[in-house]
Amino acid sequence: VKRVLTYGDRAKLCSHSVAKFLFTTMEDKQTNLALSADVTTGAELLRLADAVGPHICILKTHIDIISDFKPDLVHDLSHLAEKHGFLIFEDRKFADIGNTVKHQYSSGVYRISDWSHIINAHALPGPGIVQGLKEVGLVKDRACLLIAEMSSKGNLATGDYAKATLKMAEEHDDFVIGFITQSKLSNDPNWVHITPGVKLTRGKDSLGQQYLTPREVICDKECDIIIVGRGITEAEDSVVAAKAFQEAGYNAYLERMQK
Ligand code: 6AU
Repeated sequence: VKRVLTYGDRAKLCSHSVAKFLFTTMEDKQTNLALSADVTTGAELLRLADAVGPHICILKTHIDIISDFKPDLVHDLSHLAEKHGFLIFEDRKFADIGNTVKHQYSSGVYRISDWSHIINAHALPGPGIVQGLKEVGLVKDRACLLIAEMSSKGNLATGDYAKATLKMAEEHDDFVIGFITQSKLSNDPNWVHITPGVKLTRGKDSLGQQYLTPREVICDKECDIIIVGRGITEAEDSVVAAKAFQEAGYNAYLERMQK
């Protein structure tokens, strides 16, 4: 019988320190939930991070939608990440040539590489984008996710795009730890498969976003982590909602273990 590896087993297998920390955290905190904290003020971001922190393995930011950004914010956020034991993932979706993304990652207003453990990038420009990001991130022990499949209706990442993205990741497995994807791309247990577009019931928004349930993502599509934004941020009580997603996601994982 083929035994499915636990998050803890995979923590021991993988070589990248960020992936190791991530799988260890998932096992210890019993959560495969990433919060997409898409709020627009620093105070709201810190409030959410502190309240929901105990229930998540990753906190995902869009730092450029914060209207009152000051460098103090990422300093305070880093403290909360340590306090609650989660990783910070700046969802910057780099998509340019290597030389440009190097600057976007290390400098500018946000200095993303100084505080974000994980970033993501589109594979579209070719391997130069990963090389550029890696020149900045590798020495800081940072990790990258490649966007293989998108959740939005009519997106152009179809056909062999995901396969080509996997190949690009394999050539840079010292920096790339996995994928933003809608389904599992590889059986190699080193890769982390992370899936956005998740709510407790299937559906869509008015701008093409499409939602699957935690069970569909973790159990049926065999991905590892659910990313939830508005399902939590727009709930009446974000902590109650986060707990519900944590439970739904983790139960789906336990069910997959029984398969
Ligand atoms: O749960 P939502 O729909 O409120 O938020 C989903 C979050 C947003 C998107 O920018 C992001 O997930 N996202 C991504 C990522 C994480 O790269 C890729 C994708 O295909 N779809 C998607 O929604 O912050």
